[in-house]
Amino acid sequence: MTLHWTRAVTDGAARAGVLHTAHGEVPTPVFMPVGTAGTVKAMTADAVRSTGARMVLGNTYHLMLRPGAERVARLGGLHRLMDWHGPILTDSGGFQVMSLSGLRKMDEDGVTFRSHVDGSKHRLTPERSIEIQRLLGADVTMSFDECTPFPATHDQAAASMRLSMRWAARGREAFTPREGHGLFGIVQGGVYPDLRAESVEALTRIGFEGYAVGGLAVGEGQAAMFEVLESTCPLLPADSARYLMGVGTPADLVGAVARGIDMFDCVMPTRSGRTGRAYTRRGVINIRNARHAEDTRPLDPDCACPACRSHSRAYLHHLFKAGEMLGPMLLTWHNIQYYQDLMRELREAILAGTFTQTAARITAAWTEETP
Ligand code: PRF
Ligand code: ZN
Repeated sequence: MTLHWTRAVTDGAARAGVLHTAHGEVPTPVFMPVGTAGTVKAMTADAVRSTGARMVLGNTYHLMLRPGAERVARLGGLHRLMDWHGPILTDSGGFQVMSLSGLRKMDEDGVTFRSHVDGSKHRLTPERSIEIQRLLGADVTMSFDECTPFPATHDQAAASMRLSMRWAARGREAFTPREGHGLFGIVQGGVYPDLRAESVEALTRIGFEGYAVGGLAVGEGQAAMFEVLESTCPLLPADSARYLMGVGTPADLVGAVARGIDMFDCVMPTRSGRTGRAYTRRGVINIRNARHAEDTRPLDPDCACPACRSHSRAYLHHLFKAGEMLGPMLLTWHNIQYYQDLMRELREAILAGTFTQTAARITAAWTEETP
């Protein structure tokens, strides 16, 4: 059977289920740490696994440029190369071409762009993106799309979305079904409910193993993002996984799960960790702040990660002030641990039928006092 998702329980619009993949089962809702260039930055694969993470994300764009998709395949695939033996979802490249590459030219067939690494010229089409993701060994392959910029007029968002739908159909043709592997379609349409509905209609007509909501968290704000989810999620098939791409803060995750999303990825916990921001059960801490210089308490007393189990805020503060690499490593580990703990708590609450109360309690604790 190809990759699929089974629903266990719903609690309001929130869902608990299991994603069945070639590299194992993943309970949802799930947060996938971002392993852009074949590494979850600053963590070993064992450390990532120890946080409870069961699935990670890789990027077509970065890996095609360096070390190259064919080379990854010759080296045994991305799982072997990065020693991650759980499922991997790969993003298709379109979004990263737009946000990272230099000069780029888009046409009906695909995108030509210059590498942000060495300026060399490359081309991505829906077919080549699917081929690269196969060479990497992705469990979940993403359709090649255009992430519509924000703001966009209705006409601009419509043209962009319809191009992504034509690319989605070409990707479906190019994708060879394999046991435990699957292809996800990506809903676009900006902040316009009619376009989002048209996009869902186009994708479900083609048929995918799962559905992503793309084009969000690009500047529209949380309220507009939640509105799009409220109009879009009810239109998606009830028995397929739903993935909100590139989201988000802990508050975004709680709100999106409440509206029917099952899967997430975001650089926030890893990137923030490297710059000294820590997410805790009481809210966000900037460990570089002078108030932590002699604070002997852990970052978060309820966290079991090495940063919290073995070290004081004073030590973490010192590491950052001294520019020691252990600082970013420990804060990344903590943030990934926090995101995994948060998702587990949400999942267990859905299964227990107490999602609303649990979500309210978690959210209230972020603002009750200075963390
Ligand atoms: N499309 C793809 N990847 C993405 C996005 C998208 O719209 C987003 C939007 N937040 C993040 N990553 N392919
Ligand atoms: Zn911790």
